[in-house]
Amino acid sequence: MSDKITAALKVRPSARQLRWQKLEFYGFIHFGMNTFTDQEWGDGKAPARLFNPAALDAGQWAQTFKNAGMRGLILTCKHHDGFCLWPSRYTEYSVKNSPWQGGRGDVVKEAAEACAKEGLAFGIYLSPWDRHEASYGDSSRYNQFFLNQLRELLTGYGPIFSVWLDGACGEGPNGKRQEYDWEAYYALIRELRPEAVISVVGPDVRWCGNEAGHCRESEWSVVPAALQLAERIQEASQKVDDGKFSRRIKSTDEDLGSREAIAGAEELVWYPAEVNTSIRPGWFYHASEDDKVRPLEELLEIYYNSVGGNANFLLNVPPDQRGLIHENDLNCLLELGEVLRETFRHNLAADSLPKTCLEFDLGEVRLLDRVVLGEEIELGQRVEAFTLYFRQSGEWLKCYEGTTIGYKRICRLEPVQAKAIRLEITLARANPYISQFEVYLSSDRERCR
Ligand code: FUL
Repeated sequence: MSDKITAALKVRPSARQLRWQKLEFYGFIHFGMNTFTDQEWGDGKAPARLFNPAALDAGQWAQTFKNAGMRGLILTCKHHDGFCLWPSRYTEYSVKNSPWQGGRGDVVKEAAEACAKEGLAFGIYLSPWDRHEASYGDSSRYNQFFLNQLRELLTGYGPIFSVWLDGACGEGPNGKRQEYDWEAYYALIRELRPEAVISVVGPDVRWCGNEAGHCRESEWSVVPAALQLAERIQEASQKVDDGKFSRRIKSTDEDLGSREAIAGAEELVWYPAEVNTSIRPGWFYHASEDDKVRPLEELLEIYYNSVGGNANFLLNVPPDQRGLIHENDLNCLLELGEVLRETFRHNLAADSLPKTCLEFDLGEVRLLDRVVLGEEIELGQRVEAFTLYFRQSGEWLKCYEGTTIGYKRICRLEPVQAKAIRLEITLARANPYISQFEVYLSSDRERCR
């Protein structure tokens, strides 16, 4: 075995990464000043009085997410325009100067409480890029401002599962560029919320590399350590042609973790993927996109390829100017939840007899089209290729070929009538530990037609 493979086998998830991985599917709420100005990137000049949702109900967001099968919610507490959804002590540009609830409202509080009530994990998005704040561009002053805001969010709203940071770094109101002090941000997050993963521009959760919902065929959680800096470096160096840009490992590359991909890496880390995309074309709500909500089959496709392909799925659902998830999105999410619940309700292999550790006798012939596999990732990620076979009575027939498994692989097969299923690991970095083997018949085929 090569040294690199031996090294890869030693890379394991942290406790916070393990907890995060088990959330599988959770939602993003993009809501703020942009919702009222019909913009995607506000310039920080829209007056606070424009923020005035008539019927904001974070309970509706949380219930909808829960019904859709999600296990958490991340809220854009502050987007690039700098408008804060909580009454921050450090700026006047927030809900406290809006007419909503007479300036006494706090969207972050309402969202955090609604999540707690529904049993959802709560996470925060706080944009480092701030187009309103005057100190932006005066690096140390703004970094302190950002830390102050982080502290407010990390101490005032209960447990936080994810601090989602993006690397956008544009010009501030004074035309100057800001040098973010990422290490100081991370240190504060670790100090105040050691349970939280730091996502995207952060060491714990890797951006999948696109915002379209595209997933990799083989998603590895063990990848070159350089990727932990990818979102920072890309942003910083796209502007400078230092000759290194083209040689850099990018989060967009199709293969990040195969033997070939890690061969040249100096260091390897556990850095699992999160797939983020929006249910509509934009991240924020625009009435003009009411008829552009992604259809159920598209969401299912992304779900299967992300959650079913060793990545977590972060689906954005932007509330409208009322402060509610629009009926079109809501109906689609309810249907998604129903399909997922129905599909994964009855594990046909629950009472099966494991013949060997990788062969399951279902006891009787069953119609099935989903096989869910999982590795014991506390021991790392090991499987590189596998094949599934089924048997009715006579010979074994091949029904699926796959590559990585990781935390979870949902294999979608053409429906087969099978009495037994066999999993053959054809390539692995060491003895595989398969911790999950479930069999289902999906409920979505009729609906998506
Ligand atoms: C990006 C932002 O620029 C978009 O507006 C959106 O918030 C997306 C999730 O992250 O960096």
